[in-house]
Amino acid sequence: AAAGGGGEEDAGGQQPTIFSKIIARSVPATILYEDDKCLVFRDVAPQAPVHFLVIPKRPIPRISRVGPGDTELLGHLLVVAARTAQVEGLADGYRLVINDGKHGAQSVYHLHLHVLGGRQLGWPPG
Ligand code: DGP
Repeated sequence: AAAGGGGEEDAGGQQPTIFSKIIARSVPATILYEDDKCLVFRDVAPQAPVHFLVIPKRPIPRISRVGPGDTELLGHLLVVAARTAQVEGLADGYRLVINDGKHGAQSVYHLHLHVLGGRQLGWPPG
């Protein structure tokens, strides 16, 4: 199993991950925004002064598993990410990251967008 995730990339993502528990409020998190389709909360191990995650409430395991029926939801996640970045004061810019699978260093198999900002980020990433 992936560290911290409890999910397995080949199992179809049916096992609940820690993020399902955050959605259910059985694990605490600092929540920045919520609506019927998504939840936004601060990353527990921030890699920048501002680092939050945008997740769908529906537990899609990873970006490589999305289909045409997910188009509207994925667009919504991006709009919410941008709006929350603005609220968080990231006027000088920020980075959106989606890690997928082993080579992408994904650890939690519940789709999430990372939003990182508040300092000058380097490129390319590691
Ligand atoms: P990824 O490698 O893209 O799967 O990143 C997963 C992120 O999730 C990682 O940056 C740390 C974060 N994370 C893991 N467990 C928890 C948790 O219990 N609470 C919060 N707030 N973040 C978590």
